[in-house]
Amino acid sequence: IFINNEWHTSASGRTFPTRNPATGDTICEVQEADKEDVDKAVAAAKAAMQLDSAWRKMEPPRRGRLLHKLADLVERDRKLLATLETLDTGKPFLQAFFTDLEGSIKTLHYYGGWADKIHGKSVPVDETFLCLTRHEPIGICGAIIPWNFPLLMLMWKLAPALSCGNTVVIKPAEQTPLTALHIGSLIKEAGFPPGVVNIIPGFGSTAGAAIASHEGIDKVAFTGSTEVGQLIKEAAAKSNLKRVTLELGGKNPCIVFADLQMAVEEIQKGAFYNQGQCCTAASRVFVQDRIYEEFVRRSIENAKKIVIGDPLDPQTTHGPQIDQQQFEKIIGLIESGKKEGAKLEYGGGAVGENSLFIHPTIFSEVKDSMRIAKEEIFGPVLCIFSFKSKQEVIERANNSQYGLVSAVFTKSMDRALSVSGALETGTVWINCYNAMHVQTPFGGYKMSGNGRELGEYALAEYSEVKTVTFKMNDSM
Ligand code: TXE
Repeated sequence: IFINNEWHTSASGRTFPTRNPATGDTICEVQEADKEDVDKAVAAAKAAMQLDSAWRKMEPPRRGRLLHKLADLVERDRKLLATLETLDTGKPFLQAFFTDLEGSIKTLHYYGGWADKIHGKSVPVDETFLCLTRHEPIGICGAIIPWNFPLLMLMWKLAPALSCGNTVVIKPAEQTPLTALHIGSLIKEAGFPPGVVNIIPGFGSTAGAAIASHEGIDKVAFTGSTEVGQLIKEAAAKSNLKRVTLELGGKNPCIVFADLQMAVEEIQKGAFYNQGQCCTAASRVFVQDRIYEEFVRRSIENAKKIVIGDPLDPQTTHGPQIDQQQFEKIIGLIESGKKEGAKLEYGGGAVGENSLFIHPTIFSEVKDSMRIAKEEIFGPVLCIFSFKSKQEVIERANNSQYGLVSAVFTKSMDRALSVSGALETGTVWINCYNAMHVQTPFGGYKMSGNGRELGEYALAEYSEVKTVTFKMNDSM
């Protein structure tokens, strides 16, 4: 447990194992934080936030330099961090190295650059007043992180929070605490004052719930399931009305009008990347009826290129699911698809026995009423639907409680513009998939979440706006 730039054992004396999902082996035991440890972390974060503290007095360019320094240390330890991420999550090493680590480093540099560019306005009112706005840190920010992109999701919260001058208390997911803990060492090495960043590994219903309901925490940022997102908002409302940003589930529609091969390849990356454990997973693929059969045939061909194996082997492109609970949820949904009459075209079950590996799976002839069409599977399952008209597909695409991302494949600029305008999602990709950039905001409509991460927009989620009004007594 990393509090005040020091390592602590848990107040309860309890530890928990973290496992390698590719082998089932325990990697190590980790200190298990609970409410008492959260209280300690909040006290440290509060002391670091006092008006006369080193952090509060630090000039903004220096805050930016600390973030750039942290980025350089992550770059220095890139192989180590990518290896830890692979051991703890089972994701293929090259994906950890090139996506998670690259994204983490870029996020730190991007928000390092913002630190001295966060400023308010002078607002004209009438001539007897001068009004200024100041963008100030919110205070102590809690961050609750999922297991699918443990380091990257941490950086999406840590970097803008620090850029705006807040202090943070971070809880990594219980399945994947290791990279977050290494970041603790780097925070100290980079030279952040004690208490600015505190990292408390532990479980959701204990340490996570203690963050959500803590009276001393001013904001909580969460990425995870929609159910837990609702609990967090409820806990925030019932405690101190802390600010809440939520990045939750998705059931993301892709609409294919044209450009078959490119659509097949992009959508498949979207569906199977990270073993399908992405909130952005391409999970509802609507293909126009005149190209539908060819799309299904090419999808099966393309899926054969996926290499299942040891995540540390650079040839591997597909690893295990994160844990037994997720494995069973996915297998249950695949079985429901078979029972409800979807046509299994490829895969359809576990790889071998007693493992957490699942074959990339393709269903065609999926109907909107089936469970696999409605529920977030969070596994390597591609569901293909057919449609006739633009109007029909827009209605079906929007017929979901979720609204995270969507994609459109078309050669017509007019169609791209009209369909992207009609889709109820926070991101629309045209002729591409998973095209994420640190400069652009990311977040959901409807039950996919509240607020936006990344880009300039995220700065607003980590600052309060204060209006300062001066009375002018010396008017002409
Ligand atoms: O998520 P949880 P789980 C979705 C996906 C997946 C499902 C369940 O569909 O199959 O959620 O996964 C912490 N108070 N996503 O059970 O429980 C928990 O410790 C405070 C989508 O792993 O939401 C962890 O740190 N915190 C997703 C984090 O919440 C609590 C990523 C996420 O865990 C808590 C992950 C509580 N009461 C799952 N209970 C995405 N949007 O990318 C748990 N946590």
